[in-house]
Amino acid sequence: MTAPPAADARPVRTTCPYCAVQCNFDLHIERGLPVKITPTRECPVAHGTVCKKGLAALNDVRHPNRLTQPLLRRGGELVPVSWAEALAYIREALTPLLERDPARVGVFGSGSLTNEKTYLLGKFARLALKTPNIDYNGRYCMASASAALNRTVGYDRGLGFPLAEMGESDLIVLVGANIAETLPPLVQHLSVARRRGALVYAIDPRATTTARVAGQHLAVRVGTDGVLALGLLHLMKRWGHIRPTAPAHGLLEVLEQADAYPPGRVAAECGIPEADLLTLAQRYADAVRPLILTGRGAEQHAHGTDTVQAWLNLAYLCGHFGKPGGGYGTLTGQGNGQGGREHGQKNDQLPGGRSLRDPRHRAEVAALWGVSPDDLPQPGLSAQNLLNACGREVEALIVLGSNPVVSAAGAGQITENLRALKHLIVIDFLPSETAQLATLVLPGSMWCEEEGTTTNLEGRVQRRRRAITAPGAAREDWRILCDLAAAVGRPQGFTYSGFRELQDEFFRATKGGKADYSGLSAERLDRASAQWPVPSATGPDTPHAYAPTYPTADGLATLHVPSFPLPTPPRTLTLTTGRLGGQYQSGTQTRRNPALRAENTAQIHPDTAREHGLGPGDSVTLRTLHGQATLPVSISPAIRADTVFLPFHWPGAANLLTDPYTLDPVSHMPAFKGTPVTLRPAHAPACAPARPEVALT
Ligand SMILES: Nc1nc2c(c(=O)[nH]1)N[C@H]1C(S)=C(S)[C@@H](COP(=O)(O)OP(=O)(O)OC[C@H]3O[C@@H](n4cnc5c(=O)[nH]c(N)nc54)[C@H](O)[C@@H]3O)O[C@H]1N2
Ligand SMILES: Nc1nc2c(c(=O)[nH]1)N[C@H]1C(S)=C(S)[C@@H](COP(=O)(O)OP(=O)(O)OC[C@H]3O[C@@H](n4cnc5c(=O)[nH]c(N)nc54)[C@H](O)[C@@H]3O)O[C@H]1N2
Ligand code: SF4
Ligand SMILES: [Mo]
Repeated sequence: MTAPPAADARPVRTTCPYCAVQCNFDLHIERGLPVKITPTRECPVAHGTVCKKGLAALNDVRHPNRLTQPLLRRGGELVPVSWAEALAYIREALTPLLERDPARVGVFGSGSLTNEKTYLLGKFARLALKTPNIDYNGRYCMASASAALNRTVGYDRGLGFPLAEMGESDLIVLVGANIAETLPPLVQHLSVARRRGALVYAIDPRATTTARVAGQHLAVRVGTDGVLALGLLHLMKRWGHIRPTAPAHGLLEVLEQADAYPPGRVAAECGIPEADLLTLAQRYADAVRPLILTGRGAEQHAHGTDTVQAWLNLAYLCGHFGKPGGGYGTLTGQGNGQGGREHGQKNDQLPGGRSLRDPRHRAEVAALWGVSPDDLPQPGLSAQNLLNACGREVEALIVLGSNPVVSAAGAGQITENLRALKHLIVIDFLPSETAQLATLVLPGSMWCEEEGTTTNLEGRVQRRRRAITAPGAAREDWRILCDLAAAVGRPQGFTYSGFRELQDEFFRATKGGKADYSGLSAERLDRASAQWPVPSATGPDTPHAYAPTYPTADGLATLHVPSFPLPTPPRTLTLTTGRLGGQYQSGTQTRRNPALRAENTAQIHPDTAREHGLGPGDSVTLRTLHGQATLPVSISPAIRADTVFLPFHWPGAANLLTDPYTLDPVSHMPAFKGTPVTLRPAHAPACAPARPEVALT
């Protein structure tokens, strides 16, 4: 290992461990420990701002709970062991399964991992384990938007334009994105746009902080965003504003469908006044550079791909998609949510955005890895299906960078499945709820303890720099993956002399792919960040991704006709879930951070509270077909009366109530938003559950 930086060395410029904005900051080190974070004006994304999560990130770094030794389950307890013992366990546990059927071993990755780790995890699954069953938590995140973009224009960069161009739009429509809480630096671009006279809409069943900042709010019913887009398309067609970005397949079919969505129907289904719909449509028609941005509120449904498709169709048919300002984009969420979906940890993917199904792509990557294309497995189970198969067809699972006990849909059932595994191997730096169930926990590396690159929500690749060494026996994640490959007797391809060799191999592996990073190097990124594709070491990067010819069979886009479920009957109470500004994801990294505080409550409207006999300070039991949870209410008029909102950052709450089985047919995204729910005061007598349920103990 290389020596840690000298005491009191120059601050280390690196990127934040949390969200997809990937703010840069300087990390000040004293005697080998990080002591302070200072924002920098040179940050190409946030230009000198860092949100409260980023500022508080150091509290995790030397937290007393930091994992510093491998832990092996013995006699029911997790006990510290040496690496030699841990790797001996890996050999004994996995080798017989791999010999019998590699598909019995699954791998679950993450959009929090650097590009290099993403690449290595995919290579590890396919070459060392030879399992088809690898997928990752991005399946829970922007997978529906990714699927819609891929099937329409052949690839997917969340924002195909530099973030700062948001400020040049004259109408910004945020569909199910609470950016003031979740991607705070983006608010500066909204403010620039508003100062220039732009109108900003937040489409959200709740009057969020973002809705306040935006100025315009449409409180749609949960799950009706796609119908709203069809209603807008209907009016654009009626008013003569159809002028597609470029010729495309499917235009006529999509336009014909819109005839069936007149404003009266759309307003009724979306639960909004018809006049508000007409006003938004008029503003969209009048705008020169309107920008539609979708977030998880629109996307995390069993019809999420079609919902995004409907908004993408609108932007495309009105001639805005891919033009200056972008026209449409999806707001990627995790730190490396963008790069994490490009480099081979998806069940059907090879590095550089290549397809595991394409014989040419298989041959290219096999050649780089020095194996025959036939040695590469075929696509395996997608994330939720992989977790659903645990304890049955899948007998061992390796988790790197996710906490499905809290974050998976139907977490009660998933927890039972994880408990039923023969071997659950978790690589983490903190004892997440999933790590606490593991048979083996391996102490990995935190953001400031490793080198790498991440790709932010506008496709901007930046360096993450190592400032300190991992404490105790904790190891860099990439070294752990190499150790695991050696432990199962397949070290070939995992014997890097150092990180740099891995990184250079990763850049090379993307050459010729849609997400081509092959023109990048650590030195180039030291000079400036770069937006992909970057196919040449001497050529430019690509701030504007979507040219009107696309990487599809004939260069044309294909618009698809979306379909949506029948509207829910009025007065059905619907649970939706999401985020709070002060917490991050499944909470491993933020619930124990004293600088970040937030409350786990069920947000309900005063009318709903009254109807259910609930008052301030009461607790409510929420019940769905999938489970139940009890927590305090927060009564607020800032939510529709037919909607209940829960944050998902805590165990034993939101995801006990979500459906583990119903997935979007294209993206395989579970319906995190939109579950029929009933409420009763926690002290009221229980009525019989609709189905036996699993509660998380
Ligand atoms: N503080 C914080 N920031 C984060 C994260 C975090 O955990 N905490 N996570 C990061 C990640 S991985 C992601 S993916 C992003 C997500 O960022 P966002 O997409 O902003 O996150 P959510 O809170 O899940 O959903 C946004 C909004 O959708 C609304 N909503 C719910 N159902 C519907 C619906 O059917 N239609 C519409 N139109 N709106 C609906 C919710 O009320 C919520 O306000 O945030 C990133 N940033
Ligand atoms: N109900 C509901 N559920 C949801 C959502 C929702 O809106 N509602 N949102 C979904 C979305 S968008 C997402 S992205 C997922 C996120 O949920 P998860 O997939 O659970 O992601 P995190 O909570 O970020 O978990 C990351 C875990 O890995 C560890 N970790 C982070 N980075 C690294 C690393 O580099 N190395 C190692 N070794 N460990 C690391 C952390 O300590 C933590 O324990 O949740 C999904 N679940
Ligand atoms: S906005 Fe995102 S990347 Fe920036 S400091 Fe906050 S959490 Fe970190
Ligand atoms: Mo996410």
